[in-house]
Amino acid sequence: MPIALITGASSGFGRAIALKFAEHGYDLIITGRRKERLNELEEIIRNTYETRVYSVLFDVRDSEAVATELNALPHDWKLIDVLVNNAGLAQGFSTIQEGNIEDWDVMIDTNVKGLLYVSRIVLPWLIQQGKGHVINMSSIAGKEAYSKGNVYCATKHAVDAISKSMRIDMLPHGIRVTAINPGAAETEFSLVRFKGDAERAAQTYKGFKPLVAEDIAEVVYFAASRPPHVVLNDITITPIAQASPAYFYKEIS
Ligand code: NDP
Ligand code: 8X3
Repeated sequence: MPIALITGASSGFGRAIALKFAEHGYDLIITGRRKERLNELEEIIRNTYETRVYSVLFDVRDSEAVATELNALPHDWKLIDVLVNNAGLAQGFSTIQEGNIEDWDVMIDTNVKGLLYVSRIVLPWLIQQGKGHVINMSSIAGKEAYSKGNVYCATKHAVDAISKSMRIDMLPHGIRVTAINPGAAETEFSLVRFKGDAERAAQTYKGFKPLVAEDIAEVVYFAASRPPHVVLNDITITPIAQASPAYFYKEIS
């Protein structure tokens, strides 16, 4: 069975991607910080699909924990075919002059450094196998900036650049690199961004039909299931009501 390692599988895109890959016969390494969420997903997958699941708990911002936990995987679990670097978040929504420095640190440490820490451990394993696929979760915010998105947009622009560089670095090793750039998708993303304010989070998706996690999971699996000589480099997905990070057609009643 092929193996997929999915970071941030305790919620949203990561959870849906894990379920999609399980449906297609992948064994799964699922990671996140919330143990109960991973346990629950593990149980659903075990009860629904004939696939093996391995949960690994770590904070992607902690480079030592990332290295220790991933290096502790049993040898046969290190034969990873697909790495989905999905863990990430936005925290806060304000102008730079009013920005919260702790929020900036969390976003930069998670979205940029965390993705690098995981990749630093897993890429040598893929290189040793001479095959593999890395799928980095960027964002439409990695293509264009929007008002009060400054640091989140910067982190996703960094993911965009890292994906391009990674593709070049992996060229001699036959390893595919894909960047996925979703627009507005209703997950726990806005709840996290607005620090638990459910009403404010819900406003984000008012007046149009947002993407759902399964829409992204479908695309991630599609990219992973192309013939080995084909690489989908960069995929931007928005709801039909969204043309850019800030340009929406909303029908507010
Ligand atoms: P969710 O909040 O639903 O899921 C985020 C996931 O990331 C959770 O599983 C969370 O796990 C994990 N995560 C966050 N911080 C850390 C950390 N420090 N260490 C380990 N895991 C962490 O949001 P989405 O599913 O929407 O987001 C997934 C990715 O997609 C993110 O990179 C986000 O930036 C990106 N994205 C989201 C869009 C959207 O509109 N929803 C659009 C474009 C991109 P836990 O809390 O258990 O650690
Ligand atoms: C999440 C999408 O447009 O809210 O990356 O930044 S957006």
